[in-house]
Amino acid sequence: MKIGITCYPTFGGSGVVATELGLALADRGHEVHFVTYDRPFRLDHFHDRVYFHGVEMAKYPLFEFDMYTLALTSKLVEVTQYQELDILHMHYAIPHAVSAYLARQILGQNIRTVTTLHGTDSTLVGLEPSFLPLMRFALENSDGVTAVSRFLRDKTLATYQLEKDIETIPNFIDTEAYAPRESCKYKELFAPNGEKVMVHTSNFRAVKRVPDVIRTFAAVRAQLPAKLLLIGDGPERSESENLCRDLGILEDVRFLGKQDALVDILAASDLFILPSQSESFGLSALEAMSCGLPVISTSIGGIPEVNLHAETGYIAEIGDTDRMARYAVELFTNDAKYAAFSRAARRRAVEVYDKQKIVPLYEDFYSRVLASA
Ligand code: GMT
Repeated sequence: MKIGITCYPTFGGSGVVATELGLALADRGHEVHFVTYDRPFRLDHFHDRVYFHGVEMAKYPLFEFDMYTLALTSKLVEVTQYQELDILHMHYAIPHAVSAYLARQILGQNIRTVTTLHGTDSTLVGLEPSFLPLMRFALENSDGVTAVSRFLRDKTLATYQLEKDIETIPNFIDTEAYAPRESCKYKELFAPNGEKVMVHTSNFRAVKRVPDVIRTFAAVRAQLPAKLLLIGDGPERSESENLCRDLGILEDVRFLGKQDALVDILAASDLFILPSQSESFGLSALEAMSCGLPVISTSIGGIPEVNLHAETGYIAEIGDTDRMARYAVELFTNDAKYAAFSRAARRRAVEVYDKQKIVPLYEDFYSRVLASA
């Protein structure tokens, strides 16, 4: 197949999933054309069947606001025509699904469109009164819609009262790249005296509740020697650093910023913490699980579909940092339990979410969408 993929190319789970999907599809013999305003950050090596087409933004004095939706539409039309694409796969509905709809109208139905919902496109942005009718229309008029968790599927169907169905295709992981390691070069650096290492990675937005990570860690550190690694960057970073100062724990917390060496850092860590108040899936938790890290998370959204309570980690209510700390201490002080949880986390990643299992589900979905033309 010849597949066009549009996503947000910067740091963020939806862009990661879209790019990894494109690369995996190319590995399986398809031709993949990324159409976005910038090169997706995971698109960092040459692949014979992968192409990138940058969306050019027209500048004109009257255009006070950017017209990305229209510029993307034009590029989708151009790439579809000249590359003879079969299908356009939009990741994150707003505004991509609208551009795909317009492109298909311009091209006279000569292309099929698929939209994958990732989270806030459905649960937050799409609900804005100014976007809601557009969102509903764009989903109803996509030839196929997928969601990354059952939670997101069910919530979207109920919220937007859709007549069409949504297919659940969960996110996936390359379990060969994200794997436990016997020895790790950073372990001694992060935990020179054998301290337990907690890790969190996010975009430091309010929904991620990074202060809960810090408070949980402070409670753990009060009971045993521990270190905290914080990966990523975003609007709550300064406040988070201030909180560490206020709590007097900054010497045991490392703010690592955005990192490419994620697997190395996860491999040097013992426990992943994800206390989000909104999360349709929790790709960061899956990445950690694939490296053999148990996860302590909230019960929100699609997270419990990924992290199984008392099996691959523990689940607590939003904001219950005392409980999260108790769970962490329990795992850190019971080697047998920790090893069992670590094995279960890795096993779940391999058995349920490996890319070799999930990518064919997209191929099958594309085939069904094309057959329904
Ligand atoms: O929806 C967002 O906030 C952005 C999006 C992203 O681009 O990172 O995150 C969502 O998509 C990820 C990949 O499918 C999921 O793992 C995240 O859980 C989801 N975030 C939220 O639902 C808040």
